[in-house]
Amino acid sequence: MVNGSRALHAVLFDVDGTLADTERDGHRVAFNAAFDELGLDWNWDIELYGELLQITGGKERIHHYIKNYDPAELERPSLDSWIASLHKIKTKHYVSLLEHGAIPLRPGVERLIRELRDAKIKIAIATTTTEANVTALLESTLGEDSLGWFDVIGAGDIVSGKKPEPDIYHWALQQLGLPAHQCVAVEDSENGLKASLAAGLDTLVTVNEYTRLQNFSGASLVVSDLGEPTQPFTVLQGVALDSGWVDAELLSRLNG
Ligand code: XBP
Ligand code: MG
Repeated sequence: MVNGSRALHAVLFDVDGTLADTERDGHRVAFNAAFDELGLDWNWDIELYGELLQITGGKERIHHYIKNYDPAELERPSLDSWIASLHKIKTKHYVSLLEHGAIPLRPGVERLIRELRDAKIKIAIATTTTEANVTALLESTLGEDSLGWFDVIGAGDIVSGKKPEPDIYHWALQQLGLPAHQCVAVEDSENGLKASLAAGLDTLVTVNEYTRLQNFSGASLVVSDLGEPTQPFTVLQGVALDSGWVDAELLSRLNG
């Protein structure tokens, strides 16, 4: 039961690493497929990709890689538009992976989203990834009509400053028409947490293999995953009282 006196009006979800473990077996694989398609001899293995994740945004990540691992490529004419076209090919591969059902949602995600909708708490997306990727993930996991469940979807280049800049959260809050103190963010990474905190949002962190050793100071609560009644989460930082899974009531408690 959500206490009516509590002020939780919306939950803003990050996507990659939060809703699903998309990075290692989704984005990374799609980047490599795009490199192959263009005849590049680049290969982003699991460990290297973990380092590259410090740079948010696929195009920005490719640019960072070129600068640090293959600087001769910096001389390519029209580098930025070449990167943009390489990234489009990557998005095509990523969407196709998801359409083939490659990546499931993480534990507790679908349950929480459905519960928030039932409780009339708004839900929004605030992500660095490309909008087509969000559509593909939601439709492949929650069904064709699930995009409409979200009051706001903020993605990719809609803002210029990517996480850890707070821009996407500012944008989503403005679209929601709500102040930060009435909302909670759900993130998986230090860069994401920095972005949500800088926008004034209380934030729950749900870690994954790539992020679990990162610094989450300032988070309201850090858990192993969102948990299910049959598969409770582990608390890694903060206090969850006697909760074993993230629900509207727990998020309301974190809010404020
Ligand atoms: C994660 C990102 C993205 C993805 C790749 O975003 O930083 O860049 O790794 O997607 P978030 P694109 O955690 O905010 O969801 O290639 O489309 O950028
Ligand atoms: Mg993330």
